[in-house]
Amino acid sequence: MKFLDEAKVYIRSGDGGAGAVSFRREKFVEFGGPDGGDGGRGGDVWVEAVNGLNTLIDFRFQQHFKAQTGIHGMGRNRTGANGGEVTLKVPVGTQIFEEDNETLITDLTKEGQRFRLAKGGNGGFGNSHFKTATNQAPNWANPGLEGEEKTVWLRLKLIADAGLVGLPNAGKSTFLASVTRARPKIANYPFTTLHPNLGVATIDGREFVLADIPGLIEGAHEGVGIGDRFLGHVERTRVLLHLVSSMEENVGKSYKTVKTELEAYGGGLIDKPVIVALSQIDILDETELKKKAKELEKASGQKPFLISAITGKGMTDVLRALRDVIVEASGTGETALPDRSTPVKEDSDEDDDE
Ligand SMILES: Nc1nc2c(ncn2[C@@H]2O[C@H](COP(=O)(O)OP(=O)(O)OP(=O)(O)O)[C@@H](O)[C@H]2O)c(=O)[nH]1
Ligand SMILES: [Mg+2]
Repeated sequence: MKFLDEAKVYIRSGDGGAGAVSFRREKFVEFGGPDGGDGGRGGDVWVEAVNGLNTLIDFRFQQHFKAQTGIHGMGRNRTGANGGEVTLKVPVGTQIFEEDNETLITDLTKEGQRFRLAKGGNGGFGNSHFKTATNQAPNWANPGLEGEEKTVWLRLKLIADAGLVGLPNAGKSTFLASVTRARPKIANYPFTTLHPNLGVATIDGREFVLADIPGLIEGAHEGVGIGDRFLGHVERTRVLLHLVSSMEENVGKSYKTVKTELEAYGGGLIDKPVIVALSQIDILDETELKKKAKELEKASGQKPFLISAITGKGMTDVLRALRDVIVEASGTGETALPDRSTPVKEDSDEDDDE
């Protein structure tokens, strides 16, 4: 699947149909008179969040969306039909911005949420509308109003409960693969992951959505590496899991590098609860493990979880910790799950707590 999280599209709502100028003229009918109908309304342009999409890739192939013009009014007081509308179908989590790519128009966070981006022009009045006592035969009608046209940006910010952050090779994708059914690419070179991946983790019969994003390196906020452009996808999570690899010489420094990038990004990331874990601990012996765990604790100010996605050590504990923060942060214990089409496990009876 190709991933695209930003797209620029041109939209135009339909013009209104023109009103008609028409007079009733019939043999043997004494009283005729104006009977031009009104034009139909132009079609609207809507945007709607739908399930089953997690990329804006469709908008790379189609960037113009035009609704139909209203049908003109006709004689015998017939009103024209309204123009057909068009609906842009986008993934849940898509935000729509004005052409400046800064002014937010709407944020579609729930499945089925709709928003009208451009209103179709009203149809013009036909001449029967203008008859008065003093002018019983108006020979004019209104043209329809023009539709609106504009360029908007679509920006997707995935909706997940927890986000994985860390340097390249920290084992983020391996973590995701070991606790969910997601199968991201894993390899021992930096920037294996080029776009975000989502998966559903289950712990003690509860599910939550976990997002894996490309690794961050020093200067990511200035565009170094893949940069921080995917951090938007963890902006809406309730908790971050910061993985620091046991393979790092200096785990304290590695931790701080990523923390600095999170700070530089802004977007409220630094205010999110963060759980810190030392990953890939299976490669360390007892003494090294103690030493690195201490270093990381000193740098982060919290006791890191010690985990190995390969052996499974510590994984349950860290999942529980994530779940606890998610449940607490949401109050209701509701997760991002209802909006995702993912395989449902057998314990689905307690999932409908929307
Ligand atoms: N021994 C051991 N190796 C691990 C563990 N987790 C991941 N690895 C290895 O570490 C390397 C990097 O793992 P990835 O999961 O691709 O790392 P990443 O953080 O997703 O890396 P990027 O996508 O490049 O940012 C791979 O070769 C993995 O097999 C672990 O728990 N133990
Ligand atoms: Mg990866």
